[in-house]
Amino acid sequence: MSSIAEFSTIKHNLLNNILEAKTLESDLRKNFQIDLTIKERIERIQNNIQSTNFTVAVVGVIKRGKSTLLNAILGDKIEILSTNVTPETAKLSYLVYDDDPYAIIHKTNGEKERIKIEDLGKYTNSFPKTRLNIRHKHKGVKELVMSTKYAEIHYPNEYLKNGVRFVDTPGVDDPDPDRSRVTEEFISSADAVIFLIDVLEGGLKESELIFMKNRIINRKSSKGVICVCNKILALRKFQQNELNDVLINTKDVLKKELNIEVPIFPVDAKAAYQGKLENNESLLEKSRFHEFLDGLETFLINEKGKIALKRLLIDLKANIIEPIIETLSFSVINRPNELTEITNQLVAYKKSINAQKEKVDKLQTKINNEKSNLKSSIESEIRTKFKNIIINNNDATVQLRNNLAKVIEPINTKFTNQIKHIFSDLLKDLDAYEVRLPNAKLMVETPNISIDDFYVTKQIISQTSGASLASAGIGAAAAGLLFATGIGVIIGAYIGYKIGQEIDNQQVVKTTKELDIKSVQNKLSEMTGEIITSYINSVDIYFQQFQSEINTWFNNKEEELNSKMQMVENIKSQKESEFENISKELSIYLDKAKSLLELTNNYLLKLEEL
Ligand SMILES: Nc1nc2c(ncn2[C@@H]2O[C@H](COP(=O)(O)OP(=O)(O)OP(=O)(O)O)[C@@H](O)[C@H]2O)c(=O)[nH]1
Ligand SMILES: [Mg+2]
Repeated sequence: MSSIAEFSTIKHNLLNNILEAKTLESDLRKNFQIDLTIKERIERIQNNIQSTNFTVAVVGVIKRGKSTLLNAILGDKIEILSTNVTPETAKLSYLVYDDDPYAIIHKTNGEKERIKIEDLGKYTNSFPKTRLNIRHKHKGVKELVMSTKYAEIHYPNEYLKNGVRFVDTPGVDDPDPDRSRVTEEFISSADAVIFLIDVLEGGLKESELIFMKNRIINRKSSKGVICVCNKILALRKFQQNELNDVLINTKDVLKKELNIEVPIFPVDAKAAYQGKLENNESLLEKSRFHEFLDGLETFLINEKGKIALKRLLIDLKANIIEPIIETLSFSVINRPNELTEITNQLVAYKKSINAQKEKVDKLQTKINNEKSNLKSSIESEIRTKFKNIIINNNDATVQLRNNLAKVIEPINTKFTNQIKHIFSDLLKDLDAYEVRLPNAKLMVETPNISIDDFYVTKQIISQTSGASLASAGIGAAAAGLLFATGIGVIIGAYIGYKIGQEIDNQQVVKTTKELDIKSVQNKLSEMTGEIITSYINSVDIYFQQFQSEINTWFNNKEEELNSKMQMVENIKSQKESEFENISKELSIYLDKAKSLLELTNNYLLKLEEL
């Protein structure tokens, strides 16, 4: 395979690469909203690759064999370009690839006309200027040639297919300024100019040197000029050793006059054409055409194609594929911010639930401590207070109740305030103002007390002897129960004595009612226990209310947070699975992009090896 063909294959593959990158870019943009803003760039690279062609213009003075050289390159049975002695090439031909041969005539008035290849001569060859001119089947038709600017020949040929476009120009000594202008336009845009000289003419002529200097070198520098010394096989045997002189001389002149180094290939275009047609390898070899073609290809690839394609490959790699890989690698691994935010939100919810739980737990412990402190303080207070209650013999139930109330009420007030204080203090610990303070009033159940049961009936039988004294004793004792002061006892004793005297005189059975103080005291201490229990129960109930308020509050709070959390959790898992799916899909694209990168690197290597 020729190097141009290899080059063309790389170009073709690169184009496929670009198309894949294009699909990838568009998929990412449309399906995943990933816009790398590389769409235009891809298209530009694609266009640049598509237009990476080589334009090779063949120039030289009249009859140097320009058309013959191109026919040899095309290697077709039909001479696409007319090479007869007369007529000469009058109009420029631009050769491009197509599966089917045809030509487009670009006219001087701007119009275009599609014609058959066979008719090409009518438009591009010279026409007889006088009637004396011999009729020739390839002659141009005056009107057609006059109106032709140049011909664009579409032709199936490997070179053309691989992106090399050839330009056959009329002889440079063309006197027509319009034609010269067209030729010069093509020359200045060409990647390579093949300048034909004729060995039979003794190599580079003065006129050719001037043309080369003025029309080629001054316009596009020496880069891209290849000199071909044609018709080497037309040299007679005895002239054979002149070839080398011609070549050396031409090189010297160019160096001396134009200060340029130009490669010179000696060929015989006619023999090359014939050799190809007849499959005559030895003739082909003698024509040295392949050396020239290799030189041309190497030049085109090394000086033009490689540079252009390498630039595009690097552009594709650095500005298209690598950014895609970078973006995709990031997107495949990194969860979207949204998801991270949701996860953080969940952590915050959990934290706040735990913090509240901790607060509430602390509060409950504090409540329990306060509760048991309060209970023991209540108990000791009640016990002290009740111990100090003095029961009198003449106490009635109502009075005792009043006494008890007098003791209980301040205790009640004291502990209610204490509880209020404790709770408002607890609430300060808790920022939860939604917790309502239960109506702080102790509900102590006062036991139903009846002292009446403790009155005992006693029958005192007075006898004649000693009854008055005994009665005095009893009276005194009874008075002692009824009155606290000593005078009461004396009065009691007196009354008792009087009664005793009565009994002394007559036998009297007297019935008295006495308060059984010991039993009352027992009852009282039993009641103290009951009252303490009642207080404690009341404190329990009260605290229980408060605690349950706190629990309800906390449970509500927790439930509220939990349901919010659940919602977020749902969103999270939905987003998570979305992310997983997208990530999976994107990693397929990532693999594609990676293999594109690998291919592109391979093409770069292959390009270097060309
Ligand atoms: N012996 C020999 N004759 C050649 C060679 N190349 C071209 N000729 C002959 O030279 C004549 C002119 O060839 P063309 O190919 O028409 O030359 P051209 O440069 O295209 O001529 P214009 O387009 O008229 O300027 C033809 O008769 C060719 O057969 C060659 O390598 N060896
Ligand atoms: Mg010609």
